[in-house]
Amino acid sequence: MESEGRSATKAAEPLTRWDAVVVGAGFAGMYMLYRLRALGLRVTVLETGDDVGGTWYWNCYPGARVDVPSLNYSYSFSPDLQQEWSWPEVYSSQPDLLRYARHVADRFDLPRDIQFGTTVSRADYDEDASAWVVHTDAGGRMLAQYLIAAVGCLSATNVPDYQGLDHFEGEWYHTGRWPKGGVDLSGQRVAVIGTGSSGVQAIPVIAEQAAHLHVFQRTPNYSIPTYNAPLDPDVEREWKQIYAEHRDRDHNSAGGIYFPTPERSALDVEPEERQRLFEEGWQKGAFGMMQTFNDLRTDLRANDTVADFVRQQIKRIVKDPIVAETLCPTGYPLGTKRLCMDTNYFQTFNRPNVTLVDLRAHPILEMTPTGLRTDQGPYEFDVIVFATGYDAMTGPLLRMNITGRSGYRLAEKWQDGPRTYLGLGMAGFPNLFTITGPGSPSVLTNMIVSIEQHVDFIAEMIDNMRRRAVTRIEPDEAAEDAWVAHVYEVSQKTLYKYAESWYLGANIAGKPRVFMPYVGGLNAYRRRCDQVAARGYEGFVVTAGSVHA
Ligand code: N01
Repeated sequence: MESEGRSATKAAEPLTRWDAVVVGAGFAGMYMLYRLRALGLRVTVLETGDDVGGTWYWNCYPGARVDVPSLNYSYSFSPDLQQEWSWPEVYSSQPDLLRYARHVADRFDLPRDIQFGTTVSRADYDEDASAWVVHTDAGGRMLAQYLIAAVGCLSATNVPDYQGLDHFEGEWYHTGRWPKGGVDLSGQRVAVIGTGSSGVQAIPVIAEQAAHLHVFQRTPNYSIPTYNAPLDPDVEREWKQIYAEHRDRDHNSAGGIYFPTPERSALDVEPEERQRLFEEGWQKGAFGMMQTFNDLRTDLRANDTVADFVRQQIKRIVKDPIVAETLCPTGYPLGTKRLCMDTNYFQTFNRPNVTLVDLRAHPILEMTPTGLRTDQGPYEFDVIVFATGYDAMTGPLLRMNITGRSGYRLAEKWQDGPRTYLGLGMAGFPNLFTITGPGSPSVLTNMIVSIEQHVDFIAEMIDNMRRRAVTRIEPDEAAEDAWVAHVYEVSQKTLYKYAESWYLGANIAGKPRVFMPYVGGLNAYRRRCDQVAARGYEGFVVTAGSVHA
C-alpha cells in the first residue's frame, strides 16, 4: 500500500538538523539563503521544482513576462551583480528572468544548499526542542530552529472544479504549471479560460500558433499596452552609473518603483486636456497613463475618467462592436483588480481565428470528453489552458500544514482570514517567518523590492536573537490584532473594496473575504518595520534558553 510504503520510508529517514529551513527557492528563498549563510547558519532550502526561480520557473506559459522594468525588477543587494548583468529588453521575458535566477544561484553558489524536488508536507513546532519539525513528501524529516516560508504569494494554482474535467480527452494545463519543454499548439484547437494577467499575456501568443482559439471570459479586465522594446544600451549605461540612487528611490517609494507624484487631480482639468494627457500616457505604455493625475487610484470620480478612457481605447482597437463591448470592463474601478499589461491583447480579437465567449452570459455547464458545454452548445478543443489564477497569499502557506505551539493549526488560526503581525509572523508560531506574507505590501508592489526588505528584516532579527541568546520570538497577540485592524482600516479607505478580486479572496469558493495585502505603501511599511527593529523588536515576544535542534 502506498501509504504504508511512504510511512515506512518516513520511519527509516533520519532526522537532519539545521539552524534554518527555508521553503522555496524563488527570489525570496535564494536571497534568504544568501543572508543566513553569511550569518554562519546551517541552512537548507526545500524546493518543489527542479530548479531555482520560483514564479519564473513555474510560469513558463507562452508570453509570460514581468510588467515592471527589469532595471527595477532585479536584486539590489549586490552592486557587482547589478553592474555585470544586462537585460535584453525593458520588460523581461520569463526565459530571461529564469536565466537571471540561475545566474544568481551559480554566482553565489546557492544550489549546494537547496534540495530540489522536495515539497513540505507538514511542519510542527516542537516545544520541548524549541524547534520546527519539517516533513517532506519524500519522507524526509528536519529539525530547525527557524522555519522561513519563501513560498510566494501566487504559487497555489486554482483549477476550477468543473464537472467532467477528468473525462476530457485532450490535454489541459494551468499557466502556473506549464510543462517545462513547452507545448506545441500549432494547428491545435485551443481554449483559454480566464482573462487576468496570465490570460492577457498568453492569449495573443497562443492565437498566433493555434488553428483556432476560443477565449472564455468571465470578467473583462482593464489592460494597458506595455510597448516593450529592446533595452537601450545608453539608458542602461546611464542607469548603472547611478544605480544606488535609483535603488534608493525605489526602496523608499510606495510601490517599490519610483514615480514622481503627479500634481493635479483628474477632476481639475477640462475634459479635452484630460483626454490629451491620457492619450499621451497610453502612448508611453505601462504605468505611464496612471501617472497623469494624483487621484486615479483614490477617487472614484477620477477613476471613472480613466476607466472611460480605457473603454474608448478598447472600442477603437476592436473592430467588431459586440466583441468590443464584451471586452469592456465595467462595474469595478480600474486598478482594483490587478491592472493588466499587454502586448496586442485587444488587437488579438480582430483575428479571424479568435472567438470570444462571454461566460457571464453563458457560463460553462460542464467539461466534456471533447471540450466543454455552455447553454449555447458544445465547444471542441485539443487543448484547454486554465489561466484561472491562484489561491493567493494564504494558499501556499496553508498547503504546508503548519501546526504551532500547543497543537494550534494555522488553518484554524486563519479560518476567518489571515492574521499576521506585519505579514512577517504569527502569534502562536514561534520562529516561523513569512516573506511577503498576508498583511505585508507584497503583491501591491515591485515584488523584488518587498522581498529584499523582508529578507533583510528577518536576517537582522535572527542575528539580533542569536547575539542576545534569544531562542524564540513570536508576535505578541495584541500587536498582531492591532496590525490586522490597521491593514483592514487602510484598505477601507481605498477603492479596492469595490472589486471582487483575489486580493480579497473572492476568486476561491468559501475563502474568507479579507483584504490580504497591506495597502498603506511600502515606504510607510518600511518605516514601521525599521521602528519595530529600533525598539528592540517591538510587538514580538522573546524567550531566552537553549535550543535542542
Ligand atoms: O490570475 P487572475 P492570473 N470560470 O486571478 C478567471 C500576477 N501575474 O494568473 O475575474 C471562469 O488574475 C477569472 O475571472 P474573474 C498578477 O499579480 C503577473 O491571470 O474571477 N473563469 C480571471 O479572469 C496577477 O494578478 C504577471 O471573474 C474563471 C482569471 O480566471 C496574478 O499573478 C503575469 C474561473 C484569473 O485571473 C494572477 O494572475 C501573470 C472560473 N471558474 C500573473 N475562475 C505580470 O507580471 C477564475 N476565472 C505581467
